[in-house]
Amino acid sequence: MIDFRVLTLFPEMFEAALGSSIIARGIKDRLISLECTQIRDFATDKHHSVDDSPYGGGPGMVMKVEPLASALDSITAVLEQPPRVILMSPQGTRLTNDLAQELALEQTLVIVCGHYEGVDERFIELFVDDEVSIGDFVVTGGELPAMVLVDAVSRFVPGVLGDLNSAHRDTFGPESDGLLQGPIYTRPSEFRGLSVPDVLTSGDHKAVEKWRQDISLNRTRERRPDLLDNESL
Ligand code: 4GM
Repeated sequence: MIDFRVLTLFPEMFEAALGSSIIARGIKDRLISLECTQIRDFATDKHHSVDDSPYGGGPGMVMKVEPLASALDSITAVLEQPPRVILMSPQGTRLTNDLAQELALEQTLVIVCGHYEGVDERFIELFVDDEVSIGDFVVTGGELPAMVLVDAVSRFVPGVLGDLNSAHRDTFGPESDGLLQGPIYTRPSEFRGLSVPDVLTSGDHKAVEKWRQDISLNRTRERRPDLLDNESL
């Protein structure tokens, strides 16, 4: 069981995306819970402002620290243990399967979705344990990156994927060896002149395994040589 608490200005985005899919199943099965908190509900001025212009000038707006801090307090106040607090940010450390697997061990993950140019640094200094980025690009809000994080972490919560599926992945799967997956096929064996590679229909399991390994290694060399630098391959 993992408990995601999302701080956001757009809670509707989560309802839409997580109402269906494997994650929805996990929520129904009580393996995952996800609750959104509307940051704007914690703005105290008459216009319910959540952003303001940056000190020192410059373009865009900055998310104010007080509504974020109050919204977070409202969550932590009722928890028994302090949660791990994550800010989705282009300045964060890159999300990997290893990090997702580590985060899946937490009881409660608070995920903060920024907007505009980002959030007041004092919020980060005071409350954020990890800034996490899903890739080297910027999107208009932290919500889509947060949903990616929720999905990637949930896959490592026992029972969320089929048991067989997850056990398999951890022991033999292409994710466990750090290589890219090779091509996969299903019926029909021929489509518009393209046939499934003979080895896959040969029934020779050893040969299939070797073929998959060779392709994975070649594909990784061509597309993601960076993955081979760290590995002992
Ligand atoms: C700046 C600071 C995350 C912008 C905090 C968030 C991309 C990612 C935002 C923020 C984001 C990412 C919102 N864009 N690469 N935009 O994970 O939350």
